[in-house]
Amino acid sequence: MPALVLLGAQWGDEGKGKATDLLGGSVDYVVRYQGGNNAGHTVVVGDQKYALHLLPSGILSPGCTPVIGNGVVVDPAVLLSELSGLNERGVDTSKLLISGNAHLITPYNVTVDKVTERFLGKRRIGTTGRGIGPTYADKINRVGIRVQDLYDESILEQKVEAALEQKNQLLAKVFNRRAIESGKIVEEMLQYAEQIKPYVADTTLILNDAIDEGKVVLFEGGQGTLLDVDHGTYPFVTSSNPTAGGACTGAGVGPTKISRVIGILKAYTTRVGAGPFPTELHDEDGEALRRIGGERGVTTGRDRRCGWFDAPIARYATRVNGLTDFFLTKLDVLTGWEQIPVCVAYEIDGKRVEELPYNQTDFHHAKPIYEMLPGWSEDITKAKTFDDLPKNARAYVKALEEMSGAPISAIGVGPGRTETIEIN
Ligand code: 2SA
Ligand code: GDP
Ligand code: MG
Repeated sequence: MPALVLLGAQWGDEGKGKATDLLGGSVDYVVRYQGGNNAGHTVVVGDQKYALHLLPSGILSPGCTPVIGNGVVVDPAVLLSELSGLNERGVDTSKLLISGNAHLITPYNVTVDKVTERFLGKRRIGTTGRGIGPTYADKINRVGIRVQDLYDESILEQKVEAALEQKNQLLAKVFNRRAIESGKIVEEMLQYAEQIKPYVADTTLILNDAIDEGKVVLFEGGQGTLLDVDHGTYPFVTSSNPTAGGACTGAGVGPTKISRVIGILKAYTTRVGAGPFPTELHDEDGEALRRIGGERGVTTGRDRRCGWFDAPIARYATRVNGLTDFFLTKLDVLTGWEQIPVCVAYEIDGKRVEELPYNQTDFHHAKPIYEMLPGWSEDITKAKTFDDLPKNARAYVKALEEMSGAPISAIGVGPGRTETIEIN
């Protein structure tokens, strides 16, 4: 199993951090391939809780080399503060590798993100405000600043000036804001250069060599399939590719090298930010899922929207990612419901539709068609094997597996490292 991808099958926050950490002990490299410090991955080790935003979750596993791939956008101030936060807690971060081709989130990208959201008003995306979208926009517009630019002052100056030319016009004319001075930006970015330098490497070469040598490389997705800029609920998406193909472009590894793609699937559904969500609950069940599941944004502290499990979404994730298996998470949160509704298809403008519609308007109109599955009341957090689960919990897992199109190979029954059932 030399290379595998682990990604979110829904709208993020499925429990990818815990799953990566769980595999961390048997993995040589953990690689972030997209996104930036918009991600919030929670890992609970014993009585210690870690919230990682930019760093790969594998940083908590001593034998593992954490890698920030070329597809990631890096806020240097956040990077350094996350590293020092971990160092203060005794975590060794010295093995970290950062691609010189990764793009940097600059202060003006953060400004543009916040100003644009304010400007959009009711049509806002509900971004995390971390500058993610504007940084990827600069990358695609070919006015981005890369990690390697920190080590050539004159290039850095030219690039920042070029990037600011358009932005200052936009800020002044459209948003009535003062121009950003390029000199100040360059000065700030250069402050970080020396501290980041020891980590900068040709990560594509290192990762391909590692795979060829039979080392185990895990690509860890941020956000989730339905937040993918190509395959998600556009425009209510993030500006990168969390789907499996993103691992190839975001790390420089060919698809033939990847042999397993694990989808992390929550036993119900959540979403942060705006956009369609057919099974969303606005009643006490939604409130209960939020309370019991602790559904609050790890980065922004926003309440997550909550709803029942949506099988067409899971099938879609299987399809667009080529999933080999699922980790089903947070099954314990569903304990106590007499009956659990599961969305098996949608009704769209009076017609039954089995699969996620590609048309945005249709998805906005989709009403869930529910099947009721019997619940369970026994505490399942101590379950160690599938057979330890109550009959109805087993039946719930089996029903989800059948509807989702790929086998479930692990089940989360609590946030801790050990609160997991592995199925062989
Ligand atoms: P952005 O900031 O440009 O990526 O926002 C665009 C959309 O992507 C959503 N998004 C997320 N959704 C779930 N979890 C994320 N990470 C944090 C967490 C979120 C938080 O783990 O809880 O703390 O709020 C994440 N990151 C981006 C975002 O809500 C927008 O809908
Ligand atoms: P990520 O973004 O996919 O890494 O997920 P987050 O860390 O944002 O959110 C998942 C939350 O669920 C975190 O608070 C985890 O500690 C928690 N969690 C993960 N797996 C389980 C599980 O099986 N049961 C319970 N109760 N909590 C879990
Ligand atoms: Mg998260």
